[in-house]
Amino acid sequence: MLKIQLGDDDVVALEKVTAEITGRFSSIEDPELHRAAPVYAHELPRGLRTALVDFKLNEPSGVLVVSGLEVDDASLGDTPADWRNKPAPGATLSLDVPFLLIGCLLGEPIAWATQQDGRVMHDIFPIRAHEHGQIGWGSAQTLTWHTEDAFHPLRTDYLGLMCLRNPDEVETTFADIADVRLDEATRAVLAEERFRILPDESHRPQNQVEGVVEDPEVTELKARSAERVDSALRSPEPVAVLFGSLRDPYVRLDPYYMQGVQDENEQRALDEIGAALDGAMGGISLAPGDIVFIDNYRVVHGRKPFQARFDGTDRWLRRLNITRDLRKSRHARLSAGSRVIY
Ligand SMILES: O=C(O)CCC(=O)C(=O)O
Ligand SMILES: [Fe+2]
Repeated sequence: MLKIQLGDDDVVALEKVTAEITGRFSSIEDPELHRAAPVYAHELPRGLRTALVDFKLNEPSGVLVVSGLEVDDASLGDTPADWRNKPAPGATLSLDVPFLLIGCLLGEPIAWATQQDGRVMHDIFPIRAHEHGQIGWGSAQTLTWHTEDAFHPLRTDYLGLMCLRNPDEVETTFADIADVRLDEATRAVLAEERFRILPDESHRPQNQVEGVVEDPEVTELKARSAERVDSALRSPEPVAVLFGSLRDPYVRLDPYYMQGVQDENEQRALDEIGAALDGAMGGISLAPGDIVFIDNYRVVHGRKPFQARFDGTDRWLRRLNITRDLRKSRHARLSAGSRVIY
């Protein structure tokens, strides 16, 4: 795990560019802001840019933590009870902006039409209805480690999590495939396209928002994306667990949503890699202002269980999905610059 501690000068520089942006934009979801953010990101301190570009291009580690942003807890207000009817977006904007800009150093933030109503920046906090669920909004159960959106070919390259509050110091867990040793036969099985990963809870119809959509193209794409989730649920495409360089592979794995494997060899290989990743598992309890970037091609992540409070003081993270290549999803987005994948 790499750590960057922002110095006083860095924080001042971030605050300066953030003030300019919050003067122009009032929502982190404004498409104009998404267009402007990569340019503003050029104004971040060079040390920070160097570290993020190195993390991206040379892959010295699968996890990078940036610390030093200051969070004024009182100004956040209560941790919301649900992402659907959150109060004014303004409360987190002065932290969302630096998070977005730093994320832009790794690539382009993307959104899923099937997740959190197509928002680019997600909320992760405990929701009572999901208390026992295998989903980011759960709490009582261990969130089993996984590749983010493992079922989807357009899944993110990087997952960013920014901590706003974490009063019980709940740990985010992770393991890097680079720290795992597997014998050759196991690796060979895992590199074959024969594993099936189902869409996770967060993409399923029960977690969608019903709304009136005016644009017929949006209606069509929404229907297509719901159909894709549905078809992935009924008959998932077989995919490889290990890919890229076989000496130094990438990984795609979500054991909780890969249950019911019939083939003995497949199950044995999954058990081996599962045990090896368990052995390499580490974690971090994010403190307010910490941002962690997880390389979703190398690192699986999860969360330890905790007792949610549901009283406005709960753990609260913001989340970004960042792709290195926006073009590879062009067929599933409305325009070249739009970020929502249908
Ligand atoms: O709550 C956490 O620390 C991680 C949750 C998670 O897996 C995610 O947001 O993708
Ligand atoms: Fe996740």
